[in-house]
Amino acid sequence: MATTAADLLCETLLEWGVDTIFGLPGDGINGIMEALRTRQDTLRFVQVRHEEAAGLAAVGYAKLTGRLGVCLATSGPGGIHLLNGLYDAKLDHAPVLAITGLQHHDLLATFTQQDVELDKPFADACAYNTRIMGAAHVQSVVDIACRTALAYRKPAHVTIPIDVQALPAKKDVRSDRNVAGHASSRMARGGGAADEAALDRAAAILAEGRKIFILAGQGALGAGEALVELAERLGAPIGKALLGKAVVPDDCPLTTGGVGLLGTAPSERAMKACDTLLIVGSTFPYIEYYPQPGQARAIQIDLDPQRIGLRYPVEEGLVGDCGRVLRDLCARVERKSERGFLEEARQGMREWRALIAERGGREDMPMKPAVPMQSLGPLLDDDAILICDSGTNTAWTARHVALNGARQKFTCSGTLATMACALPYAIGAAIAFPGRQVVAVVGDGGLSMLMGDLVTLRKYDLPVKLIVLKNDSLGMIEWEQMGKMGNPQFGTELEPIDFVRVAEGCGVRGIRIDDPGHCPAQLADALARPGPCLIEAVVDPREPVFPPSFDAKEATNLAKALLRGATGRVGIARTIASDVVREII
Ligand SMILES: Cc1ncc(C[n+]2csc(CCOP(=O)(O)OP(=O)(O)O)c2C)c(N)n1
Ligand SMILES: [Mg+2]
Repeated sequence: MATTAADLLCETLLEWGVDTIFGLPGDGINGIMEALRTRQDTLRFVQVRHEEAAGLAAVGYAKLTGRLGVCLATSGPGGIHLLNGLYDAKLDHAPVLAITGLQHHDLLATFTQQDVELDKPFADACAYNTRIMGAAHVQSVVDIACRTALAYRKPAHVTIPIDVQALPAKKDVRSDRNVAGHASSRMARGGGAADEAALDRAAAILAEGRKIFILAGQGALGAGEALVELAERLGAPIGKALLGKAVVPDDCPLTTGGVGLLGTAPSERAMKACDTLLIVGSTFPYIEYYPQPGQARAIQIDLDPQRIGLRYPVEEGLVGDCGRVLRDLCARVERKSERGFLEEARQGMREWRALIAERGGREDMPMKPAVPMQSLGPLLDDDAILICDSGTNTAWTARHVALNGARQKFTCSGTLATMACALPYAIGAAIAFPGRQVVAVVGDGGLSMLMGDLVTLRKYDLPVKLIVLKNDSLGMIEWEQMGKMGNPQFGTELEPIDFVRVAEGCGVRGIRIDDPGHCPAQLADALARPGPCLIEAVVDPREPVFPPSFDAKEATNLAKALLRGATGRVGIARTIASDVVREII
């Protein structure tokens, strides 16, 4: 039975089906901690070592389950640390609730200790954001916070003064208009069907298309079957935005794999050549990879009407659930006999896969980052969860780890692209899906940002396998400085860390892989063992990441950077697969 405002908060969360909260205690939330202590059997508190990890763990949990991810931090600095995770949730549409503490209600804004009115900094990140003013205020605002986060797939925030948390509910004087029991913890959803007339018009556009390309994003997750059926009928290749990597398996004969900088050449070519573009649950942000405006007729399916027409001038918008809308479209289109565009894409994919296999099978020392990534795909369980961080490691994961199982899941920080998300996401994933294989790929820069949470894997015995691509550099930035700007790299070298010893210091098994010849067997062994494991893969820092088709502009920029004194110039020139660079320098 609830007795304090904090008890009421926890009871309301339980009514919303929340069973896990990621956080770190502090004197600003001791009232809430006490309410959690007395509910450990129903509401699990997962302690992390940095509130940013709590925020990101809640985001990973929410992205992978579709359920509400909840994080908790103390007043002042604790709350501020959560913010990066909340922006990640905002930009990638994840339902997350943040709960923070405030100073005593009658000392706020008096320059008291840790006096940060957290609803102010959270205002921009959150779709719902408020202070709890008393015990009688708890249920109605927590209901709205949970409902907002789930309905709009955005972060919400409630902050509650320390003294209010411990306030006996009975002592709070309810205002006379606040009728007890007037709010309810109900969540209702719409049917997700698009407008019939719009469906007819979209089907007519598709009927006229001769070279249809489908761009699928995270909104299409779970709608893979309907997507494949429609693509098959239309003879349309499916390109996947990064967050949509698991929409259809990578070995699906209809897919051209990823799109954009981290994608494949066949996707890039199909996007540039299509006469009709069908966007399914994606607002993939790199506009330059879309067809030129005016080149293609476009149709977009999205749950959110605000997103229609955001990246490409669409002729028809279908607002609804992607699976439902795709099925309704299928019922309206005939199978096309014209298969040339698809066949061209499939031929392109045969060549691309051969190129990727060749890169992943290289035996050079230092080991190419593609090698451990290429070895990883076949070692993943049918229902494995794959996560990656932000950096060149994202590109190696996106391109080289084949997700061929229909039940596999993938996520990363797509639109915020924050470093350091992989380990906390993996914590969220392992908590949400006990017994499932969770593998996270991270760069050495990203891991060092939130490395303290390695010990969280040990504390909760989470069998996460964390692969660190150690190149002693902020690799992505190095290549941007050289390839995009034509400048020598600066400020990107990292002082090496012995991650195996760090892992061991945290009670986590650590192994090192540096020989491509031993890589597949070592990786298989590491993945097969129970419990958490950090795998330090020592990789070639000179391996460049370039767009799918390495054009003369990047090559010339890179050559300029080398001529202007980039360090490691001989190694770089030797590793890149471009004659242009070798010719210029
Ligand atoms: C929090 C944060 N800081 C900075 C960046 C900019 N950034 C993007 S990738 C990258 C380098 C990442 O280095 P590392 O984790 O070692 O991965 P690598 O690129 O070497 O694979 C940086 C600094 C970012 N995305 N997020
Ligand atoms: Mg690195």
